[in-house]
Amino acid sequence: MFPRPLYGDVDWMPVIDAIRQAERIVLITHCNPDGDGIGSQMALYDALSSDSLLCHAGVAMHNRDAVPRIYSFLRHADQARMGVWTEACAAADVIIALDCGARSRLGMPDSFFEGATLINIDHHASNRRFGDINIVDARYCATGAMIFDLLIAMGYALNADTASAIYVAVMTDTASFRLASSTPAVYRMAADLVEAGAQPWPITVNVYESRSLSGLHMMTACLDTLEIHDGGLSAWVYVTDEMYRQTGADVEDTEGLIDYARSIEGVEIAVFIRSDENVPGRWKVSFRGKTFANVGILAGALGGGGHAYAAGCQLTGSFDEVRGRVQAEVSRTLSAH
Ligand SMILES: [Mn+2]
Repeated sequence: MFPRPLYGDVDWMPVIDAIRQAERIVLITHCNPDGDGIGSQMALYDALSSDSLLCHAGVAMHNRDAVPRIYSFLRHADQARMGVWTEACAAADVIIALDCGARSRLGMPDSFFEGATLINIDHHASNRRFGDINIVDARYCATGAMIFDLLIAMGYALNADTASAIYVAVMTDTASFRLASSTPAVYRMAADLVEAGAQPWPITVNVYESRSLSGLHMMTACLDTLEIHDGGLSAWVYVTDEMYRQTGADVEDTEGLIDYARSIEGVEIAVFIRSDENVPGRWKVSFRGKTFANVGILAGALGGGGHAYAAGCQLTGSFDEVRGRVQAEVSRTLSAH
């Protein structure tokens, strides 16, 4: 028995046709990949590289950045190539970008895309529709849920590996099935994934119960920076280069720290500012909303994007300048309500 799709009105045929006609397919997700990007990629790779005759193409995975440690347990995670595209990599005729709102966020040079049909599958409302084929649908809680529907449309029967990868994608993008995006259809999909062999607790242990000790030191250092602004409506935490040096933690260890800021009673917007590990003077800013504030719009006003409850942007300048610009926009968002 095949599971029901979350949304039966999505026209997947352009994607399916392109996949069927392809000779070489490359799956790619955004820089600093998250659970949704990696889970979507592993699930689609598992399906397309199987013997199920979905496609006859050679399939590869290529991202600018490494698969984060906490997702490395997923089947095929060791198959993803990383780094900036070089001449040595054979060109693809179909590139499928997953969970990525803008082409620049793939972190690849223009030559990467030359001669290939670019398929853009994403659920960010702010998506710039940069593909030749765009399946962009903000109704979905996660790109992984879109892959679930695509695989149903392709007649692919989920196995435990595909189901686990989709489960990771959806679990991480819904804050463990707690965000408002967790509709009844999402829970039905979760049931189908578990039935197909995804194991919720072992997956949870890998993703959320495997922190490094240095990561925990980073957590205490980061929470020590906590500031409350806007009369208790906004909570701010920071990570500086100095804190990376002192704790020995890496950028993966900062995942989820913003959620502690949001968890404070009465806080409506949480802000997390960290220095960009690659570019001095650049800052990565993350936002989380709780009830009424749409942080996707807030991030958009600062040149970034995202969802109503989770979004981000990148800003250049001194720490104080960046904090000042963000504060002005946060206060504007809160006072508009
Ligand atoms: Mn996503």
